[in-house]
Amino acid sequence: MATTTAIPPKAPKTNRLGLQVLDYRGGKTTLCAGCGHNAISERIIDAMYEMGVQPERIMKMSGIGCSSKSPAYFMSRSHSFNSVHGRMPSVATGALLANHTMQAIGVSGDGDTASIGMGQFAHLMRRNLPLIYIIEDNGVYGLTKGQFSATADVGSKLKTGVINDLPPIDTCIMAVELGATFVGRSFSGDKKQLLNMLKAAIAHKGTVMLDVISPCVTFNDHEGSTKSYKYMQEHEEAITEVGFVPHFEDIAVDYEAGSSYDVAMHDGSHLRLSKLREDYNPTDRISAVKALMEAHEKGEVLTGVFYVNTEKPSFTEMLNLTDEALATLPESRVRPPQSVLDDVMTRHR
Ligand SMILES: Cc1ncc(C[n+]2csc(CCOP(=O)(O)OP(=O)(O)O)c2C)c(N)n1
Ligand code: SF4
Ligand SMILES: [Mg+2]
Repeated sequence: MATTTAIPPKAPKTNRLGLQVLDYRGGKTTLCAGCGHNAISERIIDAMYEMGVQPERIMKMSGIGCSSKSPAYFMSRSHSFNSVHGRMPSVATGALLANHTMQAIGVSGDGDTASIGMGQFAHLMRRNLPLIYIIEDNGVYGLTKGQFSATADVGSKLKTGVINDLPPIDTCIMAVELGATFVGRSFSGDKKQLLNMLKAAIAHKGTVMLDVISPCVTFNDHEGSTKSYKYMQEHEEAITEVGFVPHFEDIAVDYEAGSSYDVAMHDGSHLRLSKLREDYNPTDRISAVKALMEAHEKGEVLTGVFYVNTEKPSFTEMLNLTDEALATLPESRVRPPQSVLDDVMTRHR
């Protein structure tokens, strides 16, 4: 008599923590179908899963805008704070100082960052706070119905026919100049490049600034927009091919001969940039700014990792904080006794 053997159900795929990709998902998106911001949330989920990050160790910070709503759509198990328009940097700074043992990811918009939040953005970059700061850049204020933002290019056209005649702010040039230690630009539709950049960002200890062009399908995805899917597909120029090998994977598997630049990250991971442009060195700030300015002159949207510095201490390292998070210390260890206060008052009289 023939016997049948039942095929055991396939075990779900898990990462090095034994978690499934489902453990990194968030709520159902309420953004428009096809919005670039949704694709960025998907890549954040993939990157956190593949890097084996414990979701409970992540704080998600944001400002206000469609982009700033998106932390609700990834990593529900993490901590989250939706702050005020343009004020995420100061809230994130406070949260990280209270608990520097957490890892922080901040999601902002081009309006949130480059107009009302510009002052806070500048000081965040110069402090090198250990935070992954993502600008979901669509060139418009999506949430308030599509007015131009400060990253819109001269000559770009709104759906209504209005033409922008003010020059754009390049947040990558600013970030490099101000002191961020990992600066790149990608496109929400470029799955492989964005995923590798996010994985390298997770391994970095300092301010990561990623400007991700993210078309607004409702207000800015038409002929005349320079932040549309069509424009990006025709004008995206990758400076380097971005590869990333986490420290827990066998490095030999991913390496082949060729012209490439290898940056060892803080945790022993490797960011590998295959050179598409001759002599591009991502550790040289001046080359980064020059490459970005040249691209503007040519009307190209340059993507890739422009600058990495793994030597500069982060803000929390500079402050020489206790190993334990300040938020977890008892009052007796965070509040100076009366005698110390009296001494300070006497000495500085
Ligand atoms: C202090 C303050 N000023 C203005 C607003 C109105 N407002 C809400 S979202 C927004 C712009 C959002 O644009 P952006 O950051 O580019 O996000 P997007 O919606 O395009 O993703 C503005 C001006 C506000 N909520 N709070
Ligand atoms: S209005 Fe634009 S930015 Fe906002 S959710 Fe819709 S497509 Fe995205
Ligand atoms: Mg915007």
